[in-house]
Amino acid sequence: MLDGWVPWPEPLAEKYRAEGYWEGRPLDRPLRDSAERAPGRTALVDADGNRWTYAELDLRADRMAAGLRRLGIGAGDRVVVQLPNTDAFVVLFFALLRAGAIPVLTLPAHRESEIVHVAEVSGATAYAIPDLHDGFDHRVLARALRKTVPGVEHVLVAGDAAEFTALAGLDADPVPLPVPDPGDVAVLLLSGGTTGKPKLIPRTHDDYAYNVRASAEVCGFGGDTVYLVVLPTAHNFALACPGLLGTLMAGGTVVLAPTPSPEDAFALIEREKVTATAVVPPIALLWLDAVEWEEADLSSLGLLQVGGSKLGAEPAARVAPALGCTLQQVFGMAEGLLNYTRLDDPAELVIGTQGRPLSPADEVRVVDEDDHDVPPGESGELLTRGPYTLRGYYRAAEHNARAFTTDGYYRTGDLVRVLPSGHLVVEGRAKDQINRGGDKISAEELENHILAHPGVHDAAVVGMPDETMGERTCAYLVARGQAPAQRELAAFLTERGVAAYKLPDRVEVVEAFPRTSVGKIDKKTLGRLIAERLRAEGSGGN
Ligand code: OOB
Repeated sequence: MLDGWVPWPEPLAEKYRAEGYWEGRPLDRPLRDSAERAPGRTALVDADGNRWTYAELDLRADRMAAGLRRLGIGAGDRVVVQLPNTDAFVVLFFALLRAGAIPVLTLPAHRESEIVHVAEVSGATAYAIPDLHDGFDHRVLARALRKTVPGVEHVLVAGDAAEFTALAGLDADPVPLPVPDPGDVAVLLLSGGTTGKPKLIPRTHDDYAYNVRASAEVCGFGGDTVYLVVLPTAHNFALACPGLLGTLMAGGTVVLAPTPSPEDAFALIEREKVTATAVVPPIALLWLDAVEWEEADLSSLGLLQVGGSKLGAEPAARVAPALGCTLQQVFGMAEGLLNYTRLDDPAELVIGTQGRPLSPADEVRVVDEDDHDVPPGESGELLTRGPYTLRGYYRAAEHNARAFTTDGYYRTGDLVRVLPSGHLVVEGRAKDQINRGGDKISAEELENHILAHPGVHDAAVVGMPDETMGERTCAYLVARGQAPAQRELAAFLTERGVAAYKLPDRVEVVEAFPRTSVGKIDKKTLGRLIAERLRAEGSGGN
């Protein structure tokens, strides 16, 4: 068993098993089941139109698992996976599970700063990458990683492997493999982060399989479902809510979009007769505009899931008439809890709320600053625990003491109110994070990077309102000599290996920061100042 993760207390685990939430089956099994039920059905289609049946996908995963074992990657080994939306991701994901290894899922946009940290914390022995993606050579990053984290023995490359191991070469006759304990960690997901460094989220076979199964049920996924992966496959939303895993579990077809652009996505929806997909609000807004000029036939699309950040009521109301499909709001988190509006909910709930908890076993509380429950209907911080919500981040005991209550509730940092129907309305945030159109940026992590600049004495990162993204990032700086302008700071952070989506959109230099009565930087005031300034400039702002 992997050490350094926090399991559910045994009586609770027993209850989740007894009540059928946890079925005691490894997370790779749904692919095998579907392959046995319908071997000739199409499981996977990529952007170029390459197609794989269930039998083919299942066999590819078996062969790669054997190849991984031959290379020495096996039970309990952690493998950092950074692959874009290609068949290589899908095959490797299942191959790792079958080899007993644990995929550590990172986004294609992550760079040296994030990857080095994740490889260190997870104790990874391998790193899987594309050769080139979006103009970036991941092999260069791999070389840097191997210098800093020598424990990473293998670099597995989709495409031209250079001096590394080609993923395509990991191919051997299937061998019998030990079956993992379903109570063990199956995958490590990356959290959006509220502290200096990103945290890893352990998800077990039992809990993640339930997450997928229950989501597929709520969304009505079945053999006829054709799901378009628009967000990165490594993101929990696109992977498991119900996403790619839910589609394969239901025996449907997964279609991989290379980018979320209306040109790419609409063409695939028309070509493959896509029935369902999931996007973040900025993409939904883009699509709502694009239907006015793009000619593609979207009539097959039955369900558009939108989540990751809050969708405004106005665009929410436009989805059904403009795209001719059902809208589903999804308020979820890689840590676990998922809230969905239901397919048969009345329009006012679908448009005006972020859904209700997926599982009857989800426990939610809404509390004030002293952890006391607020009166029903009032706003407070959402705490939650349940059969698919983590009990602690991986190897993060100190942080866990703050991020969880003593009785195991996860402090989401989200401010919500609960309607009598049980639906949640997200009202804001108590965590020091910027949600840039669904991409999460830890203010503290970014501030630490900015503080390394010689022209910066102090830094405070806040969100500023933005019509399309919901929020963008503003870095307030106190100069030491000459403070960097936005472009110089962005170049400096890029050089440090910070992912592009975390770069501040704007820099404001001040003499001193406003302080709270206890002397902390008053970020509320800074947020208000930048919002006022944007309004005065006549841009952004709502
Ligand atoms: C999803 O997961 P993460 O881990 O990237 O981010 C979780 C956080 C939540 O705590 C909340 O702050 C925010 O993202 N969020 C939303 C939201 N959905 C997520 N805030 C307002 N409205 C929404 N609909 O973002 C995620 C994971 C699974 C499914 C969907 C989204």
